[in-house]
Amino acid sequence: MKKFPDNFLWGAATSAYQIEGAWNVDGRGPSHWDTFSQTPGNTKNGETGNVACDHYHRYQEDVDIMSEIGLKAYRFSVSWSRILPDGKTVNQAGLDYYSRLVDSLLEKNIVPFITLYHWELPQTLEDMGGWPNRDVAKYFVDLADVTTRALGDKVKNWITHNEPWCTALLSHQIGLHAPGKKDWYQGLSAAHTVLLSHGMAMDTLRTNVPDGEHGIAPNFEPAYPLNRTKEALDGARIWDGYYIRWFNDPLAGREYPADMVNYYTETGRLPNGLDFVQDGDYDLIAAPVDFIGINNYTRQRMDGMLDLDNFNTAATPNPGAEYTEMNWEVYPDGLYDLINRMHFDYQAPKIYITESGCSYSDGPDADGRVRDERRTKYYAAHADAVHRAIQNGANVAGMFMWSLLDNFEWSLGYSQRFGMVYVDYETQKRTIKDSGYWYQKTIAQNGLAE
Ligand code: IFM
Repeated sequence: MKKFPDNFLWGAATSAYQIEGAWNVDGRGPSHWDTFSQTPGNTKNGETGNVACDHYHRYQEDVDIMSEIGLKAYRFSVSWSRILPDGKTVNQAGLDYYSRLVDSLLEKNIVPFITLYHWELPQTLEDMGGWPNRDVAKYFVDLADVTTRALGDKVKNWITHNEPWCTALLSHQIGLHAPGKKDWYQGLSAAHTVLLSHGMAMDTLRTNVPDGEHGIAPNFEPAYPLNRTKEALDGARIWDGYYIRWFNDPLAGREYPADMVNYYTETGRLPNGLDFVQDGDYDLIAAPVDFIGINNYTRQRMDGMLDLDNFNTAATPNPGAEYTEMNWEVYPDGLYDLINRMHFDYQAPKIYITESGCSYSDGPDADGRVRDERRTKYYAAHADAVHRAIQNGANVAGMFMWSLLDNFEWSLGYSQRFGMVYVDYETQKRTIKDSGYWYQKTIAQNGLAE
């Protein structure tokens, strides 16, 4: 059996808006995702996170399920507008809720990992211009300060941002996520504020939780050229610059990648170059982290130059391969390659796989059991990729499957099921899927189950 290092943290991940519901309860203010999802036309079937998995009221049941599966760690995010409804004023009831959740986790010996930002900006801050406005970074530091002061004695693992590419470009350049803008300048200046806010908050995390470990969880889709033409090689390089290097290079102290700055400038996407970068920003962004999180689901194949303005045409399909219901190719070697890259090229001090998972809609059979064999295979193959990378020398300390529960998949509403636990949204009944039981066995033996 392939054994993992002692103390390897087997976990699962969620985010607040995707599971909590209770969108207007106990003083929570509106976030820009409330506004976006409640505006007709933005999400599949007009679905919202208003109720989602009702985790706000059912967190104890969910923690019991985590404990039954045997999770060693649980990664969740806080809803900014539950803690600071207008971005400025503290809502004690919001902090108390997270404190109760953390206590339940600790009671079951589950290590909490908190993500400060998983895509919900208080609407008041969106009204100030949102992430493209660099002042938002200061408000983010307030969130980090208030939250770590309240929970830092009990929670020792903090993640500033989930998937900055999504916060910035998916939301401001492609327009599929809140606030739904389609503007390159807004997207890249949002990216800058996000990175800046990460670096500024690292200082706060270190001050308030000096005995903790702190990092960030970018998303990664590695690109592979399929031939030796200049177009395919450039296509892969530009995808990589757009998606991976634009975020990870400045985090690693390398500033924005010069080839991409030229590309954006020459193609009119940044007509005035990097005018949003101020003196000292790069030093702030490159604040040392204790770990890098890797969120990875799939890869991109490039057989020619890609069109960054037409996002959906980026990848070349792979006819023989397996695809999930998100239409994402299953490619575990991509995760293996990424870990090596973060370990060797970027010299990440420590790595967590902060998200890995797949969407398949399998539901309960007549006997109530959820036989989601494809998810089990996905988990096993990706955990195996992690195992290989560890053998190769990478310091991977844990892996979080996305997701614990089926949940609200943003603009795709409830149409995609990523959970190892099935959620019946009518009744809120939870059922551990076969993949959850596979995970239970794997965790118990700290090695891949058959
Ligand atoms: O559901 C999302 C999550 O919020 C962030 N990472 C990818 C997941 C699947 O799309």
